[in-house]
Amino acid sequence: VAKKMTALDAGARATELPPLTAAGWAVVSDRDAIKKNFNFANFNEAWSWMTAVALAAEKLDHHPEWFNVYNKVEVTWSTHDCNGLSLKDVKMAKFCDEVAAKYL
Ligand code: HBI
Repeated sequence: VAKKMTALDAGARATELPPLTAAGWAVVSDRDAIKKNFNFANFNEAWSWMTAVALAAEKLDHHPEWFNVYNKVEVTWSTHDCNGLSLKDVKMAKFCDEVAAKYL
């Protein structure tokens, strides 16, 4: 059975969020989510990056909310199961940055 994700507690947030905000992620004010806008060199790179993230999302069973236009991708992470931020969101955000570092 898939592990039900629990929302990050205050301690986990204090540990996990500062590195993400330093990397350009923002906590979305009207919901408990994190969002970042990526600007790649072109659509091909944006789409390649999205492909890598999509495969990781499928593997982790944790999927992005994202918008892409040409070289830009806006991605938001939140966990429906706990209606907030969980460690899966942190894990996927870090993965997004790891893959983006290869392009940017
Ligand atoms: N993706 N972002 C996100 N949040 C979830 O809670 C989530 C998901 N993908 C699949 C998933 N949950 C499934 O575990 C549940 O829908 C059963």
